[in-house]
Amino acid sequence: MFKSGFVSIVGRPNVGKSTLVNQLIGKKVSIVSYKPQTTRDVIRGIYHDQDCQIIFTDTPGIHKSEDLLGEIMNTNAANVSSDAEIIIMLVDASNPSTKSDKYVLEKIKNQQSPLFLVLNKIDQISKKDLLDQLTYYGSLQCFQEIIPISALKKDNLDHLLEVIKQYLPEGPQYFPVDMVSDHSQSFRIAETIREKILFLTQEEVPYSIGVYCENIKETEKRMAIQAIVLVNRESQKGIIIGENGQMLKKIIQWTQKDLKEQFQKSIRLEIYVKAYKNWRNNTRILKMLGYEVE
Ligand SMILES: Nc1nc2c(ncn2[C@@H]2O[C@H](COP(=O)(O)OP(=O)(O)OP(=O)(O)O)[C@@H](O)[C@H]2O)c(=O)[nH]1
Ligand SMILES: [Mg+2]
Repeated sequence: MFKSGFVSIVGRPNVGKSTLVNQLIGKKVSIVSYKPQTTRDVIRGIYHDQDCQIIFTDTPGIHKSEDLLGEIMNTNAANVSSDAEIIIMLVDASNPSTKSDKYVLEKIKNQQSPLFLVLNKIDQISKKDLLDQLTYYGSLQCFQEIIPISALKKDNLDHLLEVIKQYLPEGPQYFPVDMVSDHSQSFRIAETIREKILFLTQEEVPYSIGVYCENIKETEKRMAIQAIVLVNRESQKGIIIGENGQMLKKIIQWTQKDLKEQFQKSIRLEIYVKAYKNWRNNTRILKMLGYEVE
């Protein structure tokens, strides 16, 4: 019997949702960073094996939002779970934050689908701490399954997959076997650029950038890309460009290297940095970046 279905992964920012999806798929479909609010969009990663297909949905970390983009991120994260066969609430065992986790649980606990609690980053905690946390989550009586893992170390992921399969209904193969993600090339490029900027900049800058591809010209062996990086303020433009353009050069070189591996082509990337005040609240810009805004 072939089984298939959708599994949503939700949780507060930085608990390891994107890391988990990438590890399960065996390929990077979602960018990862040590900073919260890395993922802004709903990202699907498709797992295939002989007798099942699982479509994992990585979601933006649910947080208290301060602007329109934050609100859209939260709404998207909470909405995807409504049509999933299974909802995984992911928590960070090494950094228990019961208040924000409770906030997430409030948003999802009334859904009909089975709810799993997956305790991540157990590589960082003691056995005793793990037992205490398992007891605590058990006492909440909200979860059909409670499974400890380390996404980073791939610890117990096989078991997680086995349990997921038990809950999946008989179903069709929704996607072709060579497909690991349903996102466009330009989205992947923009996300790769954003990932590098997240690593190379500090404080408010990672939250202030928006990236989109304006133009892609592609031949069999080469790809030429023109991308725009939006920032909130003129001063942030200086940070992205850096002294004598050094920072921008670093961003471009690192992105080109990554894209070359992803697409197996030589890459020529140009980035234009534009300041657009308060773009995270601007409906027109958010639409341009691909968000659905009323
Ligand atoms: N030690 C350890 N670190 C982990 C593990 N899983 C993820 N991380 C780290 O946690 C950080 C956040 O990981 P992400 O996968 O970006 O987290 P996220 O939940 O997708 O975050 P947002 O997209 O911001 O909501 C990264 O630095 C990861 O390397 C784990 O099992 N163990
Ligand atoms: Mg993420």
